[in-house]
Amino acid sequence: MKLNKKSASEASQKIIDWGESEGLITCFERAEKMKPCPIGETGACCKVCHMGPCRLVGRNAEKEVTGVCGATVSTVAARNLLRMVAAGTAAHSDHARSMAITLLAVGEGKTSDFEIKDPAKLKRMAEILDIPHEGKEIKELAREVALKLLDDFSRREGVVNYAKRAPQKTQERWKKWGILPRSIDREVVEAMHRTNMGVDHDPDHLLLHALKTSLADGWAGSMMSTDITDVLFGTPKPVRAEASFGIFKEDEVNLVVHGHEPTLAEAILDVVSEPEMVEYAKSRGAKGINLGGMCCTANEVLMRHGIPTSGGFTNQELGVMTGLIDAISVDVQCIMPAIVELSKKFHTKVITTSEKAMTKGATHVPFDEHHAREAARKIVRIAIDNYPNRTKKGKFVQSDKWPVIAGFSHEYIEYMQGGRWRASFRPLNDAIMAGRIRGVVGLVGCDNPRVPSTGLFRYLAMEFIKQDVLILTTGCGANAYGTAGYLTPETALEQAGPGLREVCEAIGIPPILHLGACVDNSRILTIASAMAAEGGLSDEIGGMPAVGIAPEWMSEKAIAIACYFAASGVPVIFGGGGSPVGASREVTEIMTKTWYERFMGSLHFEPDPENILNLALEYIDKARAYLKLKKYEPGRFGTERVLMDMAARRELEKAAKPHLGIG
Ligand code: MSK
Repeated sequence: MKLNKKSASEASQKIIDWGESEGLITCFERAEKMKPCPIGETGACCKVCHMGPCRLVGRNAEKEVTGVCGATVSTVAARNLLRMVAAGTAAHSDHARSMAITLLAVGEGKTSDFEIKDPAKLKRMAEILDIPHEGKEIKELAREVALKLLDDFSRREGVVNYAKRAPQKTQERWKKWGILPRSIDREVVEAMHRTNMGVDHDPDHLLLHALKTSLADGWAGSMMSTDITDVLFGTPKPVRAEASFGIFKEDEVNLVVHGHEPTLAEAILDVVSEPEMVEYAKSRGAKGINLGGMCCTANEVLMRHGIPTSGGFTNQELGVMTGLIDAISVDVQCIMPAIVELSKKFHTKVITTSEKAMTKGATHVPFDEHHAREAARKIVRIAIDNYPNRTKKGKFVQSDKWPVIAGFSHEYIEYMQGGRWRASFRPLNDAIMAGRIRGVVGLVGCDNPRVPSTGLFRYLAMEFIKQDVLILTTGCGANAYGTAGYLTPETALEQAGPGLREVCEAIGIPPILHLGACVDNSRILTIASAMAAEGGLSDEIGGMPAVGIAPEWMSEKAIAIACYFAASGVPVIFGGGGSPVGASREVTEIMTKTWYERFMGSLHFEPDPENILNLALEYIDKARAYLKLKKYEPGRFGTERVLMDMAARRELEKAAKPHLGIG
């Protein structure tokens, strides 16, 4: 694999080059100048007390060097990893808390800005939560569901509500190793307590708590967030949209929603089409208001409403540098503080909206679920008022945009395999059993300026689909594929191996399925549980021919996700830079070998993309052998790959539309 540029995206690279010629600094240049600290990078730096920070380095450090208190390299590395998991879990779950509070406000009639869009899903949630719903008024049901889920934050003893959604055997493993989470706040607080100076020093014991905390993220915080978001804003089904910088319009007000929580973005979406707002935009010289997304807020509104995305994490500064964004409204997480300073060199206004997330120099418009539209109107007006201030300074890449099919909720994936009355995962299980599909890989997580941004996503996806591996994607990985033009059924016809192509054509799906934002990794857990229940493969999540990969990860949230997949029985491989536990062979071994023996999941850090590919395929083939499935034989199914001309593509598109529920 050869990648010499800073970004694998041509449009991004063009803006980076232009920015450099203008002396504009972005994360790409900062990443070049600021090399990672080699001690911290490998987990060998301890700064939990002020006798240090202690740097546990030197020859044979693992055996011979300790901190002032006597903490070994393994203790320090395990403690650092647990803290990352706690932070990641806190972030996803605090987002979930906001969603649950919004659902409660709707249920109690305390906001008129949101409503229940998917009552059937609310009833399914009530059934899982053992809340009777027959004859109950929908708002009352929303109130009861919200209150029951809010218990998952504060319960002192017991188990989080959704743990029972996992296959029985998976739950038994959690019970056996004492990692069934009680509640989100309790596990996060305990993680911080255990890693405080002088408390828990046993690496294995610390890492078990990392798994327990992460399960509170995956099977409580993230899963409830996905469910509530579907209930409030609609369960996604495939929509057609566009991706990359070409989504911005020169003659319209461009307003970007960036961050993670979808509530404000949904309110903005309602407001931008209000006639008085459109008139106001026209009065300022614009033809209309163009809403676009960035990062995971983008994924939320893309998959429910077809709002176009300008890309993932590393595109945020580049978006400002197009000179076309009149305002960026940010909520929480993955917002680079640098965009505020950079925006001053253009006309863009950066608007912070959460009481938890402020940046000096930004305009702050406070948002809460009780006054959502009021805040949304203020934000849209700021963007409109700023439209006449455009200076034409920037790098326009108007031609660069790609069609995208997004919005594969687990419900829709089930539905598309059999329709409303026979919805099931049987066809997918059968295709895996027969070897048409070799296995499933979740290619998820952040894009990163330390590698050629989005390049590892592109490389791995193409290699996997050629070898009949179905890809599920979320978060900035999904944005990476959208801005590369990979999220269309045509990709299957041109690139996928014959077996996968046959399945994609039969069902009418792309070989890379966009499942949503980072919190929607929980949808993958739900799919894996449904596949286990369907039969014919493994009767637990562990042992499935499935692997999780975050090739360009950077966030602590990604580590929490990795751990909940590993604990659930999925081998996980992280790419990019070095291992955050690389200083300790003992910790590395626990995460790769001991976890696999106990849970059938693991967490590897592997910087080489080809090694990631080979390791993932090795895991998939090992699982196939374990399940006594037919050995995968390349080219056994389907016919040779045919490159399509435009007419054939159009025919295909027409044929695919009814299956995709679009058109
Ligand atoms: S936004 S956590 S950079 S996926 Fe969900 Fe993207 Fe990673 Fe943030």
